[in-house]
Amino acid sequence: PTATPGAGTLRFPRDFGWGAATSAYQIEGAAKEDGRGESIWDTFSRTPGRTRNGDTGDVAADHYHRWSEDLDLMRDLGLRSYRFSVSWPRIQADGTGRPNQRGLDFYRRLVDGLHERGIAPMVTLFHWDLPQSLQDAGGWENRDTAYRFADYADAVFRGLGDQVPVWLTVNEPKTVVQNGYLWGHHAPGRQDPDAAYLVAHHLQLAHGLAVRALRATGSTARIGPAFNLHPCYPADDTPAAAAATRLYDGYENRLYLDSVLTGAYPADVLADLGEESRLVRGIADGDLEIISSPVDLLAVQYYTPIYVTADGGTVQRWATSEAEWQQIHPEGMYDILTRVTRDYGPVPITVTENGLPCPDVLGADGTVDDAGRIAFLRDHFAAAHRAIAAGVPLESYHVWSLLDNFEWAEGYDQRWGLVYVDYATQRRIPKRSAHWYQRVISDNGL
Ligand code: GBH
Repeated sequence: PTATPGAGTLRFPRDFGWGAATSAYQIEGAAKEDGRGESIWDTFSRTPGRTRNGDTGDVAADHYHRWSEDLDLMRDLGLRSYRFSVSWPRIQADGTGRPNQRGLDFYRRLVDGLHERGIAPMVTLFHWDLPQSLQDAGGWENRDTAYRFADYADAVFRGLGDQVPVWLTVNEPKTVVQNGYLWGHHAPGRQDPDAAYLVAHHLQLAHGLAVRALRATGSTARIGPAFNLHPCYPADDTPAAAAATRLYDGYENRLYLDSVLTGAYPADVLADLGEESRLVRGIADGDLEIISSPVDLLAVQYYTPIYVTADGGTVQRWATSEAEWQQIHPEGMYDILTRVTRDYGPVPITVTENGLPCPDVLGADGTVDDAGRIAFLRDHFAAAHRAIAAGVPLESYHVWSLLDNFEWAEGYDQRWGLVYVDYATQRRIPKRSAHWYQRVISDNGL
């Protein structure tokens, strides 16, 4: 694609896939309906002290019942692409065995409804809601979970297959590794570094096995991984900071990118983990061939840069959002997109998440004025536009998120949506940013 400059405007390539994203546990609710089993996020969020205000996804934005109204909202926005995830425990309550037809039917209705409205579905197979039964059997520490995932993926491919043009395998393996197993802020709430990197390997293996499962069905759909990438910059210009940044980048980015796109884990990270680490001991012959099975596209999620000090710590450089981990730095979007293309070649890229939480309030006049989100998106869209002009094959961009939703450990306090959700009534109110985005889409630019 080529970006053509217009008079005072940033015009995007023709057919650019303007979109928005969500995930199953964060919006669906209906936790006990139609044969859905329990996931590790049900367990985690129902455990006292794990989420803000004890919030759970039991009801969330009630999308499971309001999907048709939500599809109309997407049509009114003018979305060309909608990224959502399938809940594994709706398809296999215990993580194995025959697929649950009622679960498949829900997603079939969703996919059909998108096509009826001229919106392309993009489907993530796993956005963190692992069936609890599989966790009881060891979860992602157990190599077998990767094979269970491939079976589940096969059931979803066969159930929805011909209507889905783009599949994404595992959402943000790094977040499972870091938040689930290093820091314990996410399910399953562990703090075990040695386990964490074995989990990374099994998530990568699961990705590769799912790619192979799709090919085995004969499908012509496209598939790829979804990585949250962090541009890492040295905090000062000392050689020690440069070296520390290099290793930090290995853990944040190359561990995932290199294994899928080059067929090897980064040597510096493996050396740092050591021969006795569970990751190094857990790599079986042939695993890297599976993990690096050719993909059709790479999904990039960008929220924040990281500034690394000489001793391997981090410092804040830019103003943060409502989320204290997020520094606002639009240039990071340009840097990460151009870097991926430079280092890994011209693999097509989709941005599958980028967004900002705002302290949104419903005004007395019934509107939500989220000017900060508009400025944030405008600056990040402009950075993406420059990346396209620099040769990055970026084909679509999904704002996180379509709706306010269950923000994991932050519960419902953080609002990330283009559309406000009044949880007491479940009424949807497009924010000012939604009206602004509608205009960007119809103009195909800024
Ligand atoms: C994405 O993760 C997720 O894919 C999406 O589900 C989520 O709603 C969205 O971003 C917004 O957060 O408090 O130090 O434990 C982005 C990566 C990983 C960033 C978890 C925040 C918590 C940091 N996120 N992390 S900490």
